[in-house]
Amino acid sequence: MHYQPIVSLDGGKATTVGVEALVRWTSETQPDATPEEIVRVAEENDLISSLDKFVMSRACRDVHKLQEIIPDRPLILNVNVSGIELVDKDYVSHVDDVLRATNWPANQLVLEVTESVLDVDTPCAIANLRELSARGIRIAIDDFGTGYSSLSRLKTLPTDYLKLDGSFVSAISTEAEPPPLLEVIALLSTALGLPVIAEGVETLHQANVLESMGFSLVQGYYFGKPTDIDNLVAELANEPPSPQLAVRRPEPSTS
Ligand code: G
Ligand code: MN
Repeated sequence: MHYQPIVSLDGGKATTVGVEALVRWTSETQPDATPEEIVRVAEENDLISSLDKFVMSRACRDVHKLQEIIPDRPLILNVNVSGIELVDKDYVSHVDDVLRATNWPANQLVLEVTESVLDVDTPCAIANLRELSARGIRIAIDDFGTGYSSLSRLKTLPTDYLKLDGSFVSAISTEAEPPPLLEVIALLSTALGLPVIAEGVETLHQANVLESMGFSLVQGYYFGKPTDIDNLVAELANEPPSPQLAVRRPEPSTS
């Protein structure tokens, strides 16, 4: 498993506020499989449920190690969920099992679901999302902006974050004006009260433009490539403390 930091921007200061778990497959004899290939093969062989369960429990255990370094700053853990899983009537109880076994708090878990999964009218998926949401688990719409999402449904579905697809971010360059749709998405995010996590941020310029447009949560190679948990633990241990910690007043003197 690899983990990529999710970072909050605040006037030039970047603070890690969470991680996305990304499945990786490395082999000594064959080229590494991409996450898409892994998911496709698992879906074709009826193993997606086992894969998703493995990924979630492994991620919950691993990210505990990160959380221990910064006990005062609760991290969110984002896990990708397959559409096939979401329509399983036992899915919610699988998630319950994992949270119980790993002790990871429900309100620090974010499930990433792609837009296309929610496009189709699947009462079971919606019912599952509502049940998960009632437990304090949050839902992010992955690859936002690339599907045909019905904007009115965003208000009725239990949605907590939009993950802005990296194609919008890669269109931000020093040579051209930022894509006009970014302004629209920024307004939509404010109007619906749905924070955006911008994906695929690779340059400081992109980060500055996004922050100036009101996007404060970002993810991408500029802030951190997906890496194993031990590397991330080492990096986070070196990150300066968050502003709240830095300005914490000394205990009043009793003498
Ligand atoms: O579908 P989803 O957005 O969850 O996919 C995330 C994928 O994007 C991961 O495979 C990850 O390695 C890749 N990724 C993460 N950050 C960057 C980035 O800054 N640039 C590019 N090109 N890919 C990225
Ligand atoms: Mn994702």
